[in-house]
Amino acid sequence: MVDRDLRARFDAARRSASTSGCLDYYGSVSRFPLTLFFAALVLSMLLIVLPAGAVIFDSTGDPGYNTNAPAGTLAGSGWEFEGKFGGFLGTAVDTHFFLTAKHIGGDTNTPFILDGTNYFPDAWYDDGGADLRLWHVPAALPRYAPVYTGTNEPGGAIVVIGRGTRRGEPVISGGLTNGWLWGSSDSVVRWGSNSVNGVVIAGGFECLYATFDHGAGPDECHLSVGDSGGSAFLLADGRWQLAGIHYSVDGYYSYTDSGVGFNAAIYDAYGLYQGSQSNWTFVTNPVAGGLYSTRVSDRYQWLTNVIPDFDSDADGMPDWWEAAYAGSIQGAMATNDVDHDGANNLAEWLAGTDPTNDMSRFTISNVSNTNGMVLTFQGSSSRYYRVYTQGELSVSTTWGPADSVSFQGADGPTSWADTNLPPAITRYYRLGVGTEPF
Ligand SMILES: [Ca+2]
Ligand SMILES: [Ca+2]
Ligand SMILES: [Ca+2]
Repeated sequence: MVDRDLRARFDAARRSASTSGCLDYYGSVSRFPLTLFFAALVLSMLLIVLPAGAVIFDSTGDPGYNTNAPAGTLAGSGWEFEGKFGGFLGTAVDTHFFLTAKHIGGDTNTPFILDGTNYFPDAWYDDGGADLRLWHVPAALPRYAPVYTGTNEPGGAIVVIGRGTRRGEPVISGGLTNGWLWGSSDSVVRWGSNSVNGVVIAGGFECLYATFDHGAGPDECHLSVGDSGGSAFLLADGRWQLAGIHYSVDGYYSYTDSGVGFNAAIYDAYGLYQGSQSNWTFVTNPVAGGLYSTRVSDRYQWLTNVIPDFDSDADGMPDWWEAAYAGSIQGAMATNDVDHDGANNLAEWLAGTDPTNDMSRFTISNVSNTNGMVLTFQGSSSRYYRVYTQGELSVSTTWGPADSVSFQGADGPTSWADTNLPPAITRYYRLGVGTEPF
């Protein structure tokens, strides 16, 4: 038995290792994607009699812990952008795309479920440079996440969301608890917190690495199988932004220098063997296990290649458009009207007009009633339009849609004819525009 004082010394040493050089041991351990080792998981489960606790916590094995949207200072930290996708999660990153891990697979018969609504994807796009996959959904998603594009993840606070296993039985060596085995899978969405130790190369691409630190707070968490494709939201510039998609964790562990070992959420591997079958190393220093989440900021180019109108700050205006008119990809304020033409920046984007030119604004340019009533305006094939009408402005206050659906514009002068014109009556017209059918 090791006494508590020795334990305390180990904790102190481990804390110091975590803050200074926790990544030094990375090269000596094995990693594995969180979905590729079901056989090993089954082995672990056979050893577990009473699984107790998606995200595994240091503080509790309660499987009901953190299964609702985080509140308080953690409100708005990503939960609302997560949709279920098969047994995993995806994150809405555009009106028509969600992002998840490539290695979890998936198909177009599997819906992305957000707010209880099924969104069936019709295509997917793999990132050749990392474990990411974008899925396209034809129907418009109700919201999408801001995506971190900076490079200051190290040291930052993250909220981690996943659907991995419950916490299992404790792992104990030399009378001391090292952590917990992966428990049973319940596919429940849970969130926890952590902080980014640093950026490491894992699987050949950049990952955010975060260690499972004992005593770091009630929400401190690790990941397990099933958490793949879930997300890490980083608090940066006063806002929670998508920064990582879960890829892998440290492992395996073993009590001896033989056998296949086991998976576990380990906050201190001291006294265990770490590695893999026929390649075990006895851990003689305090070492916390960690999680690897694909660094999304490093894949920005790929994101914008797949999604030309990618909107990283989720304010409705694409990065390229903000860069073109405001000097940087997040430079435009939606509510500003810099050219003072009465339309704010967001309205100018939606209408396809120039936000820096007051002569460029959305308006009906011509009304002709020589051959029935025909409205003409400067249109775009990337926009949808819909005409609304009403009779005497002084009598009615309700604008009714003239058509049951919006229509796509032409690139240039676009006309709309009123085919339901009552004789000899005053009629007022209003034109709506948007980037989506409405
Ligand atoms: Ca934007
Ligand atoms: Ca304007
Ligand atoms: Ca303008």
